[in-house]
Amino acid sequence: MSEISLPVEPLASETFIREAQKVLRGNILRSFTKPAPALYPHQWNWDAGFIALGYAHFDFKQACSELTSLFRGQWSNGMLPQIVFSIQNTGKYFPGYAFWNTRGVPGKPRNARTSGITMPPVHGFVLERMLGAAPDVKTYKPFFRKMFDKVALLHRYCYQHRDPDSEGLSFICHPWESGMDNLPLWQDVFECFNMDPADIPPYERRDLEHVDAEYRPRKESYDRYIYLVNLLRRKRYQEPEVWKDYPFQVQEPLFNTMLSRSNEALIELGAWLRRDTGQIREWQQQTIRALNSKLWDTNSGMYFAYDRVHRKLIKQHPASGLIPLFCGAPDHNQAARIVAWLQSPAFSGTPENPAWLCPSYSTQDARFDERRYWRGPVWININWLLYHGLKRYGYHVLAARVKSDSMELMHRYGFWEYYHPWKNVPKGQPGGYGSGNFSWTAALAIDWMAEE
Ligand code: 9WN
Repeated sequence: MSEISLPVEPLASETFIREAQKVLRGNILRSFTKPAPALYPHQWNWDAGFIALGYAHFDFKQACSELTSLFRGQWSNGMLPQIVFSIQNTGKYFPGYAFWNTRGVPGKPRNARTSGITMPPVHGFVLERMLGAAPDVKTYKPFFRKMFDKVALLHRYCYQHRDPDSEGLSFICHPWESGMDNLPLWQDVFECFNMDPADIPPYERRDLEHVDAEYRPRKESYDRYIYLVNLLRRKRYQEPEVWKDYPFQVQEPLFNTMLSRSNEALIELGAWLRRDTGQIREWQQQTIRALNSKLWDTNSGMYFAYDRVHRKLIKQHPASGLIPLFCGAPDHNQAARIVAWLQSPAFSGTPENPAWLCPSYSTQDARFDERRYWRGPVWININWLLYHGLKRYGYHVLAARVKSDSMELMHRYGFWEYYHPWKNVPKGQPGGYGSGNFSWTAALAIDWMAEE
């Protein structure tokens, strides 16, 4: 039988992958990759996880280096900092190491400059996915063993220090810990406590040197961010004392989904590494149960965040309320209701005004803002999580749309931090926002392309 000669992989996708790799390489700073060339000149926690997923397909050593470098910042109680600062870029980002004032804090590693809060624990499932892409599993087994212990320690921190009522839900203490800093959600919490202006130390933002103020958080939000950091640093980040009278403690669906999906991954990895995972299994059961009993709202058909200080569900509709699909928490009826949200005008727009999947916040809400970060624009990491969540429940067509919308955005505009959510971008407005050459956008594009 004569062979039919099929066209080789279209050059366009090869070029696209090369461009994405170039973005990552361009952002390397010694052992790790910055999230963005100028706006974020240090190492960030969940960014490092997504970035490692990209490298895993073409430079496995660098993928390992991302995680090794990040975990150098891990505190002795397991807390994995939101930022590990690079001495080289001192003064280029606010708030920097000096402002966090973590130097000499008991438990912080002496040889790492870190912030004093954490971020969504993505590292367990990142490791699991890296294992699937490892060129030589045997060579890298010691790496996985070492990382397993560090990630397990991080999870212990989440359950021991951030779950005081042993509910199975870890709370976040700052919008920066959510990774979705500017969601309108946090305003509902902010409004519940008084802030003495004298408790906001003077500060100077650096982000606005790189990005239009229209696309970044407003001053009122920054004042709150800084106020909260000030409360933490005053008490030298010492837990549990620091939580006494601390006003921002939110149990949030995306954070706990990352924890749960990473538990699941650790259980798998633990079997391979012959580690005891009994405790992790217990945590996992508790978290799945609590996501459904406490954060699921039957009337709305969505997961909400819970403000544990002011004892209320925050009934707003960010895309993070759809993310528990990723850890398998919803049953099939719940999943169908989440999918209905995704297909509703809130996230899909209307025939006259269609949206790219998936806006970060309901387009139907008065607080929706198509250009301001986390208040409407599309983020590639959120889409990647949604894609895998939809696939998990068999919604393959919708998953494929989330992926193709993401690809289309990257092809049209490049590797931006976030994108305009409307397909018909109003005249004169750009399609990509925040920082260009954004690392996790490029990394997740590579991961997606590797599936084909
Ligand atoms: C504060 C680095 C980080 C991301 C966050 C994103 C943004 C920082 C900022 O950038 O937050 O952590 O200065 O705005 O919201 O998700 O990890 O890319």
